[in-house]
Amino acid sequence: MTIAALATAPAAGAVGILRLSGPAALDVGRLLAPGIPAQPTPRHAYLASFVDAEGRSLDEGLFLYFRGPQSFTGEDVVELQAHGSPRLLRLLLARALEDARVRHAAPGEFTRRAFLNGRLDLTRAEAVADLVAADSEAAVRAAAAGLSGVLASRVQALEEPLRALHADMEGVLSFPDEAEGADEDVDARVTALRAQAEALLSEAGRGRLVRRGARVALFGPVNAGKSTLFNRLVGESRALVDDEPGTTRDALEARVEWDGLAVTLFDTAGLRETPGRVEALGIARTRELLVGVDLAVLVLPPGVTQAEADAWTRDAGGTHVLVVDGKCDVAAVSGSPRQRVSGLTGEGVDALRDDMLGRLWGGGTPSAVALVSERHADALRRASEALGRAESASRVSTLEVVSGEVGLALEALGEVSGTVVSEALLDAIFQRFCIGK
Ligand SMILES: Nc1nc2c(ncn2[C@@H]2O[C@H](COP(=O)(O)OP(=O)(O)OP(=O)(O)O)[C@@H](O)[C@H]2O)c(=O)[nH]1
Ligand SMILES: [Mg+2]
Repeated sequence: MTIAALATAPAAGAVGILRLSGPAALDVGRLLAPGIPAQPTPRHAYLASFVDAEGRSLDEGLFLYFRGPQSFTGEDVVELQAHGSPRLLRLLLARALEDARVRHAAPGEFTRRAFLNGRLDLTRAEAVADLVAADSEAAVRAAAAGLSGVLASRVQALEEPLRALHADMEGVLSFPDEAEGADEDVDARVTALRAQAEALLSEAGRGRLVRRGARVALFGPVNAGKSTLFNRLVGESRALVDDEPGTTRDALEARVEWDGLAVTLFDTAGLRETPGRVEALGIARTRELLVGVDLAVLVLPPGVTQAEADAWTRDAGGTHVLVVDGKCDVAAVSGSPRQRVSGLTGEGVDALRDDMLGRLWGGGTPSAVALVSERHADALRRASEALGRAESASRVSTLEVVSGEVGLALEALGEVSGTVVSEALLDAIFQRFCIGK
């Protein structure tokens, strides 16, 4: 069946694209653009007139033909590039859909066909959706890395030796005489592959940061200078600042981009023992918020002891805490090992930002990640767990058990690359796409 959809957003724009893919793509495309030759040159841009059912011209634009399998989907593809009028494009689409050989494409169906026709592996197909959804430079770069097959090749580098190991073990189990010795170094091979799986899995956290952006909250005792520091980090005067303790009540948020990484920064109500009623509500919100962020920055007023700092740290409820001494321009607190910062003068603010990025990211630049989605992370986790069990089994159990676990690991990895996928999984994946992609 040939599918059709608008590939551009349903809003007025310079250009709007109608895309057709399937055996009737060229025929139907030529119905809409009658001047095009019966056998157009593939990948050539023709200037065409797009017409209605009576043959009256509706618009003029470009006609492109990609002959399968040298196309995005691997099928015959036609793209009509018209002027970006949503009304006009709907007319053209409706005309294409009048043809009995054509139906409207489901979300992600073009990419799904590309995958099913072997034009893209699953990680690359998913990178297409990631790229469309990317809203920071790091997310764009990571999706681009996924698109160029960075994750695919790393998964393959794990899958191939794993498959060889599995084959060796199955060989020994089925033909003990011929395959003798093929299982000699099974434990070492399992151990090495498990480490490799875990290294890949450790990037899942980074992938999440890139995709969703990082969440960082400033917190600490009242009047420590949190809002002043917040304003300084955001680069504008967003939060109210006053010398009255308990100024901030509602949590404020601002989105910044640091080294290409999207960061949502929160300013929170200062903590203290005996607040008023409204302030107490704000403090409860601060505690709630702290549990859900990737990093909490504890801003302390001058002269706080280590024991007091530790007590405040516990308020973060287990979230990773970076402790800084604020207002460092006033008090020359000597002996404190903590990082010093002043929101008022800006002293130490750049260093603090670098430190935050370092804690969030753990070294390296945010663009160097093979974007790992939750789905990939889940499959990698199962592969890594199966390899963990294989590792212990290789010491205490039979080869059969080890081989069984390695088989499970292979299955889990196959879900990442798409060598083992169910229809249901494909449905779930392509649901994320927009129509026309
Ligand atoms: N000297 C100096 N004063 C500061 C600095 N940061 C803040 N202040 C002053 O300290 C007072 C409190 O600052 P805020 O930024 O409102 O402090 P806060 O931690 O947000 O306070 P709450 O919202 O009440 O918890 C204000 O009078 C600021 O001008 C700093 O780095 N140096
Ligand atoms: Mg404040």
